[in-house]
Amino acid sequence: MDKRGQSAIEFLVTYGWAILIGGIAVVAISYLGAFRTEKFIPEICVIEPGIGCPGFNIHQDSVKLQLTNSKGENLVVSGIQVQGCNPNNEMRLLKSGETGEFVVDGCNNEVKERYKGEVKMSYTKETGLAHTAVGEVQGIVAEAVEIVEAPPGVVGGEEGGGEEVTGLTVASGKQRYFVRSNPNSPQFLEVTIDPLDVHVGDNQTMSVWIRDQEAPITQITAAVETDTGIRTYLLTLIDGTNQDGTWTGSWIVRDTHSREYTTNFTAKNSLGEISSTVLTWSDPCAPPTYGAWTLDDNCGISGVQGVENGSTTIAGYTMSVHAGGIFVWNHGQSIQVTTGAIALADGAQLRQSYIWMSDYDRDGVPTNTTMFVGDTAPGGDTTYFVRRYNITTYSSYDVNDTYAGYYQNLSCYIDADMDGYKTGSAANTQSGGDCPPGYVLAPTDAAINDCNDNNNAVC
Ligand SMILES: [Ca+2]
Ligand SMILES: [Ca+2]
Ligand SMILES: [Ca+2]
Ligand SMILES: [Ca+2]
Repeated sequence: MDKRGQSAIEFLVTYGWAILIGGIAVVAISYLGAFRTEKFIPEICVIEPGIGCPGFNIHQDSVKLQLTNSKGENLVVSGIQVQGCNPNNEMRLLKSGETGEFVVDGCNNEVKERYKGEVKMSYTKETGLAHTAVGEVQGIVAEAVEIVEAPPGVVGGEEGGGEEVTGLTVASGKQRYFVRSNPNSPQFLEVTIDPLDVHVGDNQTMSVWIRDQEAPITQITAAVETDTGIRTYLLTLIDGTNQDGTWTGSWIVRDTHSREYTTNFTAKNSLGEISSTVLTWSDPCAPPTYGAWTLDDNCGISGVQGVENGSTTIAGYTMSVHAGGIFVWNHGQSIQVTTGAIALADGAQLRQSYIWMSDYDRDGVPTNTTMFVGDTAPGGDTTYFVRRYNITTYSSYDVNDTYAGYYQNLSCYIDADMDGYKTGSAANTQSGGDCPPGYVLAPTDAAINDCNDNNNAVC
């Protein structure tokens, strides 16, 4: 026996009793409840190397995690699962170095007790490879957080609320877009336009981060289309390599395109393969009110927009979600990116939830064209709000939202006795599909008045 082994045995013989007695004391103290106080439960939140968890709250009904991306590249997070709670399938961008808050609800934790559970985080790296990180969270459960519901009509903020739709607007300053596409050749990863809102004489810079696993990139162009024509600019490699690098171009703006424009970035490699990403502020995306949607043109989203009761396919074109924009797709449905791309701006979101609109009289024509996002109706108000799949059109609104019989104004003539002969000239009249009783849309003769509009047997 070597000297070290002998010393270990001597140590155990000499101090073994002391260790054993100490152990019994610890068991006794914990049995008496001395360790059943909050401060003796270590707070733990670990995910995996490169994903930090600097803060968290465990509530009776929900768990909130702060997750930091230290992977050195942007990640698209597609889901967070915490054991015993409902999964959060919101898809969002977690930029390199950024800390984001992720909340899961539907938990049933016991207040003031210890909670320990598994955390799963699904994300996609810039290569397009999907990954699931598995970690753990432990702490003492606090009481449920009270969710303050916003009053109907003044909806905003977090849970139970929603964001108001706006038109397709151009944000100001530097705008960065994270591009999510299937790894094709060449593959766009990021596009930056600085500034986005330009005036004549301004210097504008556009840069793209692009990768190609197969062949070196030989040319990248940015074609800026405005109502005064198309200008094409050549970008040059300024960082990295021609298979993984950043290309940029700067120019003085000759015509202003601060309101509506489209920029088509095209990359070509030495094999002649071409791919492009198109950012547009000209054409709002217009999925149907309900049902599956396949992207059919390059388009942009500035407010709340999305797909109700159907799947989403991004093929052939680019859907740009601008700063403040939220693209919504339903729980249980999917987004498939086949040959197209999603360009997601800083401050834009892809959210798995539902779209709500106000329709008080339930005639399928909304009170206004505002769309809201939320797992429940805005402010919990189901008197006014319905899921958008109940709406027949979201681009026009109800002229009378208290009566289901009327939803539009038609140019009607008075015809009190309903004999087809009119009185006076046509005027805008609240109507359904046709002019209401006592009115006529197309009179027998628009040139003459009824000689007696109280008697349908005369004239
Ligand atoms: Ca209505
Ligand atoms: Ca109506
Ligand atoms: Ca008449
Ligand atoms: Ca008459």
